[in-house]
Amino acid sequence: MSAQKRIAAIHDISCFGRCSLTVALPIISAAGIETSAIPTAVLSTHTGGFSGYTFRDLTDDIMPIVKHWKKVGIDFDAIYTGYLGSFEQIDIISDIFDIYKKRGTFIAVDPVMGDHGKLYSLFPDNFPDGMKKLCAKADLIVPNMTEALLLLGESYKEGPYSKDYIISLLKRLSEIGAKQVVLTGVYLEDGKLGAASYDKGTDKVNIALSEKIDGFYHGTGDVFASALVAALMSGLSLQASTVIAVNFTVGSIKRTKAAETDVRFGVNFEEGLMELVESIKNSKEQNS
Ligand code: PXL
Repeated sequence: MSAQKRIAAIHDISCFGRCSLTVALPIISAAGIETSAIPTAVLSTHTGGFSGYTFRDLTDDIMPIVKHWKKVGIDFDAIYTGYLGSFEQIDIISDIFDIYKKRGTFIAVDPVMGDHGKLYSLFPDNFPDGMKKLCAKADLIVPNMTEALLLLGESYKEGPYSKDYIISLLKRLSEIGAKQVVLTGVYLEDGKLGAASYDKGTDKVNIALSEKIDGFYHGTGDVFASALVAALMSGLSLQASTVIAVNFTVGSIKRTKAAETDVRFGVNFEEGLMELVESIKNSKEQNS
C-alpha cells in the first residue's frame, strides 16, 4: 500500500454556502487524502447573492502558520489554493510555493476571481495580474472561462465555443507556466457542458462533456476542482480525473435541482461522495 498523501488547502471559509474550504476538505478527505487547511478569510456566507455577510481577513495569519509547519517538519504532496482574502495574499502564497516547490510539492491553483464574465465584487481590477503570477508557479491551473480570459487579458464571450478556440485558450494558458490546464465551463453546443484538459508534456487535449442543467448553481467550481485534485492525487491521469470531476459535479447539481434548493446554498455534493470514492477506486483498478 502506498503512503497516504497529504495536501494543504488554502482557501477562505465561507461558513455557509458550500464553497471553498467547506467543500475542499470533505471531498479530498473522502478520497483518503490527509487534508490540512489554511483559511485565507472567514466569511459568514460566500459573496455570491447574499448581502450583509461578515468578512475577516486572515492575511497576517498565513505565513506564521506555514513557518510553524516548517519548524515542526511537516511536508505536503500537494498545495491547492483557491479564493484569496486580499491582494497582499498573492505575494505570501507565492513565497509559500517557493518554499514547497523545492521539496517537490505539486502546486494546484484554482485562480478563483470571477464568473459570467465578471470579476467577483471584492477583488480590485488588477487582481488578475497578481493571480497570473501565482499561475506561473503552478503545476496545474483550473480556471473557468471567465478566469481564463481575465488571465489572458481578453474579453469574455458566451458560448457555444469552437473546439479550435478552446484548444487555443488551453495552450495559451499553459504558456503562463503550468504543465497542466483544466478549463471549466466549456461547451461546443447548447445543452452540453463540461471541462477541457491540456497536458503540455503529451500535448494532448481532452474534452469531457455532460448534459447541461439549467440555472446557476453556486460553488460548483470549487466542487469540481476539489474532486479533480482528489482524483489526481489518487494517482489517476489528468483525462480520467477530469471525467470523474465532471460527473461528480453534474451529479451534485442534479440532486440540488431535484430538491429545488436555493441556488445560493451550494450543491448537494455530500450524497455523491461514496460514488466519487468508488469511481476513483474503479479507475485505479482498471489502470493497475
Ligand atoms: O466559489 C468561489 C468562492 C469562494 N469563496 C467566496 C466566494 C466565492 C464565489 O463567489 O464569494 C468567499
